[in-house]
Amino acid sequence: EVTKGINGLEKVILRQTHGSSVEVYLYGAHVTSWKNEQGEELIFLSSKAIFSPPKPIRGGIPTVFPQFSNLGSLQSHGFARNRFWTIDNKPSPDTFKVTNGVFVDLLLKPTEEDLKIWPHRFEFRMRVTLTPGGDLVLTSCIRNTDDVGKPFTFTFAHHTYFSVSNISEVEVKGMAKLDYLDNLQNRTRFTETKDTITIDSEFDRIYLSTPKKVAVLDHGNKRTVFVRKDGLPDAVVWNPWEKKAKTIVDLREDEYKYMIAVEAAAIEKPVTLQPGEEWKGRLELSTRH
Ligand code: TA6
Repeated sequence: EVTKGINGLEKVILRQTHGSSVEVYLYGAHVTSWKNEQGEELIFLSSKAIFSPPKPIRGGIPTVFPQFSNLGSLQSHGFARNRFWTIDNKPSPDTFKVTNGVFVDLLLKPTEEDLKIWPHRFEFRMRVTLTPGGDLVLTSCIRNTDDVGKPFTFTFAHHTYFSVSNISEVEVKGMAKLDYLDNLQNRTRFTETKDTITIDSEFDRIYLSTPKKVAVLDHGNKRTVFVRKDGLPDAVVWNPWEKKAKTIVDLREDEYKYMIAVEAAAIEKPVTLQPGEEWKGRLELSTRH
């Protein structure tokens, strides 16, 4: 179902009969809502989010491509999150496996303007699926369609903002003993000493080569979201905390308490695609397993 969202921007709503739903804006291929069977919202969206291109939407699941953060010459987190994607009604049958659930296929191709800032032709297809059990699955396929024989290299993240009862009630599991780059210390490399992550100050780390499954536990509302990822070895964990939150104009001052970003990413080892090659990535979010 395609409908008009905030500021008339188009969004697609996926629903399952038992009550779960997903909303995704064509602007940025940006998921802004994921509700479970009980109708609980699992995704954080800022109350001050600005739905006004070219501003990226604060919260939800921005797709970071072709550059994570400021690791290159492009704007922070690249441009996929502030471009208008189209609905791909005829995806090639071998792009994605047969999907169990309701889904929409979105497509991004660079415009001539985009080619001036990043001179690489690509097709980025993303399938957003809501499974019969209410899980949210994002499958991505990026193809180098350059015909002059040039490879390109990118970094990538699904910058998922989860909604939490209170950040003080949250634990992230799956990072024990892993190396991470601390964004608050010039990306210096450290090794995690704790079994579970809890957050009580600004936190911004890239955990490297994590297990395929990590878990975000929210003891406040007795809920766990399982994050399962393929082709996305790294995981970013971010909370701006009080001081940094004040500098983010599209985040209400106290809202850092109600969010945590746990991002499935490919950052440490950027992906290189030769002409004609494609890369696939998958993120599955579930409150059940
Ligand atoms: O993924 C973490 C991070 O890169 C942080 O450093 C933080 O600034 C955040 O993303 C948000 O970035 P944005 O460009 O959306 O303000």
